Amino acid sequence: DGNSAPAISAASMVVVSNRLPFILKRNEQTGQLERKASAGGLVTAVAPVVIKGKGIWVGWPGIHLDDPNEPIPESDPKDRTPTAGLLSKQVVPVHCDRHVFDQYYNGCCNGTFWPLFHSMPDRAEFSADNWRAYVKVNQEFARKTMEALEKVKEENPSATPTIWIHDYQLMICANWVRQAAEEAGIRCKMGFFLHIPFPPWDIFRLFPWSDEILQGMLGCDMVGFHIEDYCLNFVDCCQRRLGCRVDRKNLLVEHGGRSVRVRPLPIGIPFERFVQLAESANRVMLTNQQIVLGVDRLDYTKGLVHRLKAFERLLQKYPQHIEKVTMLQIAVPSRTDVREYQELKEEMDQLVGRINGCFTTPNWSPIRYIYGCVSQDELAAFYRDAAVALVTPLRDGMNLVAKEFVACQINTPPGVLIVSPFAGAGEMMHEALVCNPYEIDDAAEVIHRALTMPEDERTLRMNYLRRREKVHDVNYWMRSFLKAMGTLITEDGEETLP
Ligand code: ADQ
Repeated sequence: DGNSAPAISAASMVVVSNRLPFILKRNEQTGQLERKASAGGLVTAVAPVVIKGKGIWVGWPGIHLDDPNEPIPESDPKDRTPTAGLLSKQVVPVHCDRHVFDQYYNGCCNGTFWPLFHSMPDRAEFSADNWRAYVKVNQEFARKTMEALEKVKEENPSATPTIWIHDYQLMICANWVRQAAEEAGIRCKMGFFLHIPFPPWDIFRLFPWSDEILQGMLGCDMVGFHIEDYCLNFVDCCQRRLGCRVDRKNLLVEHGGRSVRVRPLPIGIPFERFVQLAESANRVMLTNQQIVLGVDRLDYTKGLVHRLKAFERLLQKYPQHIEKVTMLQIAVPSRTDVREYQELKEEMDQLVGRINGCFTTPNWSPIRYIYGCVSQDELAAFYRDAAVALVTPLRDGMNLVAKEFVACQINTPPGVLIVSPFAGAGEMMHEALVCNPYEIDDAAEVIHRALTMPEDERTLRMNYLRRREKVHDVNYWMRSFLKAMGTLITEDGEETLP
């Protein structure tokens, strides 16, 4: 975010993620490809390191091109986003057959791994065809990563490049890269980070090709997860499925004559950027209302149906909140090609209608439901002016909304955060109120407690929450990753040892 955080650099880093840090769109008038920026915290933190260290980003450009050799455009001179300085030669796009990509992405990634890794196996479909597509696309990513590795090596022959592979879309890519790099005689360090939970052994083994996933991930030198529980699940799976020797205390897995480090690396947010947004954003126009806020991708893991029911229960049990409290739920359209997501949208529409139908008075409706994207400014204003944030997923790797909310809580007195114990964020944000989203009655009680919490208690809790997130921001996370890899270069150019 370019603020007070000290500069971090790593020479010759190759970042590999399903998507590039921007997407390509074709301008209808000129027929030219153009870059469209992404606003996520990950891009904000990682892009500057790639740019500065003359690294490369490998990923899908968000468009299927007829000619895969069509050049990537340079950024627009007016571009002020974090990827503006990323030259086109620092981008290696991955292209795949449209149908295979669909089987890989909608089928295997979002139809199988997403529900399975969130411990919802009933929602997972197991298809050999989709798995084959996953293997194929991961191989293509590996091939392109190797291309990138050769390029960074050419640019800076003395550096030992770091390869950083992201998330569940690319779990089996690393092994092929390792083999190819060894054959080419290129020394490099490889790390993987999983942004979603890693499930317990008993769930993981439901996937028919689960051993191949473990072997793929163990192609890296270091494997990172948000929290220790996920690390332990992974170590457990390596031991029980592959028979690896493991060290639970030091989180090490022995595989193929190598020792793979497993590390909890909880992600953070660009804290200062959210503070600045909150400072400059306009007021939210819901006068005299206490706002109970929810912000999520419309996804069945986020517990949206349970949350609406908890709010309904609150109004039934504590009618004093009628006309005083409004629930504002922002649901970002997501994976709209997948049937499960279309069904969830239907269910939400009906539930919002039913609850509003029951409680609406001439001057007030209990739920404001926005199905769509909001700007970063609006989002910051909602976070700032909410009395309560409900972050109640049924399961979630971390959950950045909880962190963004506390960053934006600059009003006095502040609001209250409610988190689910089944989100990584629930594990770390100790001063939040905890609520089990499955227990609707209790959830209603917790919301009531938050709405009526004394000012000094709110202030105390929020101060601690904010302090932690300010220090452990996304740059801290980036540093922790590089430290765990042993490739952090400090401002004076020294490489630090792990
Ligand atoms: P997600 O499942 O996408 O991420 P989350 O961590 O909550 O979930 O991040 C959502 C992001 O989208 C937030 O940064 C939020 O600001 C943004 N957003 C939400 N609603 C928006 C809206 N209406 N308009 C604009 N922006 C909006 C996955 C894992 C998480 C993990 C992250 C990062 O599932 O558990 O925390 O990766 O590792």
